[in-house]
Amino acid sequence: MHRVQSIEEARTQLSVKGFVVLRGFFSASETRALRELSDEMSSEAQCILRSSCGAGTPLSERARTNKTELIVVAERHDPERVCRYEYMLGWCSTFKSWVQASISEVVSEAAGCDMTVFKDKTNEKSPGGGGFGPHQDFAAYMHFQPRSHLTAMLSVDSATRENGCLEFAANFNRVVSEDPLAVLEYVQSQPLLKFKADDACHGDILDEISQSFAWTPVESKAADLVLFDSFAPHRSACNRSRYPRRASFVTFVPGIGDEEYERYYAEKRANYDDPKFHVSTPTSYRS
Ligand SMILES: O=C(O)CCC(=O)C(=O)O
Repeated sequence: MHRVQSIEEARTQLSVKGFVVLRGFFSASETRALRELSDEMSSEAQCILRSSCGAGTPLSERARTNKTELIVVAERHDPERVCRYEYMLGWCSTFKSWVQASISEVVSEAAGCDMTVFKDKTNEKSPGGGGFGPHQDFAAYMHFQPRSHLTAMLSVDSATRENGCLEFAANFNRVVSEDPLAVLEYVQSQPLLKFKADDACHGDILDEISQSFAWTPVESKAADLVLFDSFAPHRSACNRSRYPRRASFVTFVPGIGDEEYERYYAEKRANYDDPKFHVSTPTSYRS
């Protein structure tokens, strides 16, 4: 497959570890195009945040009323700094074409069925920007219909230990088999772990479970494609470097067409403050 390894190998790694890194997957022209698109989207997100702060209009209201623009979320400790923006495919048709040309096929091959985009996001992680608590993405998606998801992470900027790269729980399956009480429920035979529901860490896996994980940092460069499923526990530290660490995430679900994407974003625009949209994310909207 695709310049790196066989699709069978990628599928095996996904089913055993919940994630796989396809090193050198993207060509130089693909990474250049991604960076240019990201620069454009980051600056648009910054404009939206600035104008929202200037006008005193909450970002939630902006998302609800401006249905075709990027959805922007500010950092918890700095309301003038972008933490994350979403609705990239909806806002930028060039990014949508880039996704279709560069990753849709490999995601469907890795999943073994046709996959369509469910949601997207870019985490800006500016210098000093917040880390993400240990979580499974399914905790954020469980209120929507799809039961399985495959996320493609795009390293717009190289992700390192210093700037807060993703960390995955390498021994996840062993911990679950040794501690059945860690599981809240099984979803199509995948374990959803118990997570915090009511406090400032909404979505974080309970400490006594996440502390038994062997966290493996996964550094990645712009040419690398990281795929992970929505049950793979992951986290990331805050950015201790002097430069931003942008990472984009495009989450796919089984199916074809844009319906799942439109449904997700209609719900998000209507209920921006709902904690399910801020799982383990360093924003002030965590309940
Ligand atoms: O961007 C990061 O460092 C972590 C991203 C993440 O886990 C998430 O957005 O759910």
